[in-house]
Formats: sequence, structure tokens, C-alpha cells
Amino acid sequence: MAKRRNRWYKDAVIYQVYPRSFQDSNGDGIGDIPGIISRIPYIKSLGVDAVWLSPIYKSPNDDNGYDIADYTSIMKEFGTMEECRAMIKAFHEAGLKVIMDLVINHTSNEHAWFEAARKDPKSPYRNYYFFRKGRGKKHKRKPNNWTSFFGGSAWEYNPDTDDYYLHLFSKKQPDLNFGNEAVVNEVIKIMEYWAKEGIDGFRCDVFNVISKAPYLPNGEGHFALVGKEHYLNGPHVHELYKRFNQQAFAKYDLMTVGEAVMMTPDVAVDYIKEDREELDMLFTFDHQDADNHLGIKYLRKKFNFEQFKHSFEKWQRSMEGVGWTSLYLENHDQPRSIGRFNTEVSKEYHDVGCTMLATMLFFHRGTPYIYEGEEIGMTGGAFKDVSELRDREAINMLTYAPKLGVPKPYIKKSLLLRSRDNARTPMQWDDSAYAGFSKQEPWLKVNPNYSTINVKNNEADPNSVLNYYRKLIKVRKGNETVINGTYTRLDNDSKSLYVYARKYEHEVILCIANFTKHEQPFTLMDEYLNKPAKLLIANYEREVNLASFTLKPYEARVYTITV
Ligand code: TEU
Ligand code: CA
Repeated sequence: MAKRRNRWYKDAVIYQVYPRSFQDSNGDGIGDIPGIISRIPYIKSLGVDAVWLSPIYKSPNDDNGYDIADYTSIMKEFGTMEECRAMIKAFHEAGLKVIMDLVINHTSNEHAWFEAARKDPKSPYRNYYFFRKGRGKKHKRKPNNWTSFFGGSAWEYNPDTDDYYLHLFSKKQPDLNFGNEAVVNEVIKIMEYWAKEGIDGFRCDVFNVISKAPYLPNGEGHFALVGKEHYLNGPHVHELYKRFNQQAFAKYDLMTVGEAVMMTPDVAVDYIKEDREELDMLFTFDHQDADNHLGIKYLRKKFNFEQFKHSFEKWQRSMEGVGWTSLYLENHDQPRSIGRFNTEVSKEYHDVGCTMLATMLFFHRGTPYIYEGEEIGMTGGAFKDVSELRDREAINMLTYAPKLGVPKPYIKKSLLLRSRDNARTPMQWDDSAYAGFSKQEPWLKVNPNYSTINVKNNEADPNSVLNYYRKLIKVRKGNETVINGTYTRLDNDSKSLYVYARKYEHEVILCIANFTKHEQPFTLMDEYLNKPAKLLIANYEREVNLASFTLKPYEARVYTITV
């Protein structure tokens, strides 16, 4: 069995690029591969080790590339395969690894497999998907009661063969049937294809929903994600990832991070324990749910700080000695973090809010991910009306949420505050028209605050959020305690502070973060009193007496203590 030895990602920081919104090179208002290539020096300047690119494959863009029509060609708006090769080469020449998005739970309905399957019940591709007759005498009822992540039934009628097909996401994203050996072999071929193109890893989209219970039984309940107990960590999921690992991930030395839907630590262990040979790490969501009900981001609640801290504590402790993990606050599906998690978008507290969150995140155990624009403190909240939104999920929610009893004004407000488009607005490079992202009106509105929040301004200011990130990345690099240390939370359930310690051999890293805009007293734990301590990084430049001092608004300070 091929075994991987080089776990480079444990000392790495990864930068996520959302290609559609990163840099447009040809003035069509859509980011593209030449645009990405032109920004490699910028990405390199951050000090990160790798990039993760959201999907760049051929796609009709019902879900911005997460609906793939051909896994081995490039979306025409983004460029060509030749340009893609040039990009991979350019990243490698800059010393950056390339992680591609692997979206295999579903294809686009415009994929050749689906087009063949849809038309002809005898097609060899028929069983690549889940086609089922309707229930009832007249076959008019959906095959089961499952609902889609994007709202409504998970079944869509197919007039060509008078039956239905399953789609856990949009109706343009039919689910692949991993019970079919041919599908398994096809996706392994896709992995091999990209491995041979020289990429260094995969971010596995909704990796834990790909194996469905045989016969697709009805689900319980009726609110959200009806049917989930029949596909979350489904019957053959481990077998599948073991095969992917042997035949692709380990064989080609690919790093993997699985996007884990509704994951718990006891289940996670079976995927990421190193001797299981499945995945390297997971993206989990608990901390994202500290400001919503039932894990549904549009059901708003006041930020619960204790829940937030507890989710870090829970994952840090349960993965210790077990397997690796990832650290993130933002990605293309989550609202921007500044303005969330008790921070605020205001002249006074924007920068310290951003740098506090980054500092708090970075000293946990795991690989930190930065989402494009996070490093300059880009904000959400640009949209004034839901008509400005482009995201499939948001558009569907407008229709489906009211049907579930969520009042329309409420869902509209939620979408303005939290829809995924909030994180997908074009990257703010400078204060020229369209933020230097494009010469033309972009596919999605630029946040008007680009005239102040942009890379150019951040570059010019040594104390900017951007320059703080650079410092933070450097400080973390090669630090054995950050990589290997144990984790202990030390804030006594404080309503204002998050304090944790990481310990490795005789070194402790102590991270102290003030999650409020008020000054807060801090007293050092007895066990560290009078031990040699050294400041590692802080987002206020000042000296304090570590034994007892007052934290400034959103201040974060990290010390190394010898014990
Ligand atoms: O996301 C899966 C997922 O769980 C989210 O769609 C989640 O339901 C949503 O963000 C809640 O608001 C992945 C991708 O990251 C996402 O962009 C895709 O739309 C989705 O899979 C389908 O491929
Ligand atoms: Ca373009």
C-alpha cells in the first residue's frame, strides 16, 4: 500500500482563491486564470505555502463552478487548459503548492454522462445517477421525502423518461451514484488526471454525503435536510475514501481536506486518524453555528461566545493524538468574519477586530486557511436589496424559506446579512474603478468600501491588517509548539476573553484574546507566574506586565513561556 510520509501541511498556511472574484484580466467582469497568474507575487508575499482554488472546471455556473460539466477541461470564462498548466507551473515556480476542489458528489446536469442518462433508460450512464419512478398509483409523488441543501425537494422530474432524479443541491447538480463501480472508477480517473497535471492536493467538497443508503428510504422530520440520516457518513463512505486514498491520494502524494457536513468528533476520527489512510484533515462547522439556530445560517441568533469557544475546545481536544485538523473562519460559503463573532465594522474597531480574530485562530493546532480578502479585512454587507444577489442558494431560499414558515421579510434580511455572496464580492485591490478587479462592471457588485479597504492601502501602512497577517504567518512558521502542542482552555468561561495554552515539552504558548470593544482585566494563571515569558506577537504595540494588565479593545497577545 502506498504510504505518504511528507506531511508538509502541518506547518503550512493555505490561501483560498475564489477564481470568479479574484482578478479579471480581460475586462469581462469575471475573474480568470491569467488574472490569478498576475497575482501570484501578491499571494507569495503573504508567506503562505499553498493555494486552494475553488472549482475552475467547465461549468454552466448554476452554483459558480460547483456544478461541473467536464472534469478535465476549464471553464471558458476562466481560460484554457494551457493557461491552467501555466498557472500550476507558475505557482510551483513561486514555491506554492496547488490544491484543487474535488466536487464528486454531483455533476452538472450538463455533464455528458447526465445528458446521456437523462434521455435513455438503457444508457450505460443511467446508473451513474439516481433515477427513480414516482410513488403512488400514478407515479406522481416524489420517490422519497428528501429535501435539498438549497431548499425544496431533492428530486426533479425528468420528462424524457417520466421519472425523477436525485439532487442534494440544485436541480442542476444531479447526485452521482457511488454504489455503481463504474462511477468510482471514473472519479479515480479524474483524480489521477489532475495528479498527473502536477497538483498537490484536493479539497473534497461535501465529502461525507457521497454514499447513500440503499433503496433511499424516507427521512425523518420535515424541516431542513430531510433524509440526512440516510447519506451523512453513509454505508460505504469509508470504503470509498480508503480506495481513493490508495489509488490516488497516497499514490500521488496529495494532501486532502474534506468539507465535513454536520460532523462530530467521534465520527471524524474514522476519517482522519493517520493509520486509517483516508483523509488528512476536515473542515468542520461548529464554530460557524455560534450565531445561528439548528446549524442553519439564515436562522439568526445572537452570537454565543461560549458556544464558539466550546466548539474550538471540543475539536482541539478530541483531535489531539488522533489526527490533523484545519482552522478557518472564512470561505466562499460563510459571511465575512469581521462584523461577526462580536467584532464590528467601524473605523475604530475594524482593524483590531480582524487582527484579533486572526491571532486567536492561528495558534490552535491545525492548518490555517485564509480566504481571499480576509487578509485585508474585507467586509460583507454591500447588498441593499436581494435582487443584487447572484448565489443559487440565496435565490432558492427566497422561494423555499417562506414555504417552511420563515416569513419573507425575515429571510430577506438574513440573506442580505449572511448570504454567500457577502464573501464573494470582487477582491479589493485598489481604489480605482471596480476596485482594480476589472475594467468592466463585475458579475457581482463590488463592496463600496473598496475605496478605503483595499490591498494598496494595506501595503502602504506598516500597521495594516495585511502586514499583520504577514507577521503572523511568519511567527507561526516552524513553531514546534504550534504544530505539536497540547491544548488547554484557560478563560474560566469568561464572557469577554478567550484564553488558551498550547504546551510542548518545556514550552507553553499562551494566547489571550479580548472579544469585546471594552478594556478587560487579565491576570496570569498561577502556574505561569514568574516563569520566563517572551512576547510572540500582539495586535497592539506596547509593553505590559503579563502578571496582571488591562487588555485594550479587541486586543490579542501571544506569549511563549518556558516551564
Ligand atoms: O458546500 C456544501 C455546504 O454544506 C454548503 O452549501 C452549505 O449548505 C451552505 O453554504 C449553507 O449556507 C459545498 C461548497 O462549498 C458550496 O459552495 C457548494 O455550493 C456546495 O458544496 C455544493 O457543491
Ligand atoms: Ca475575465
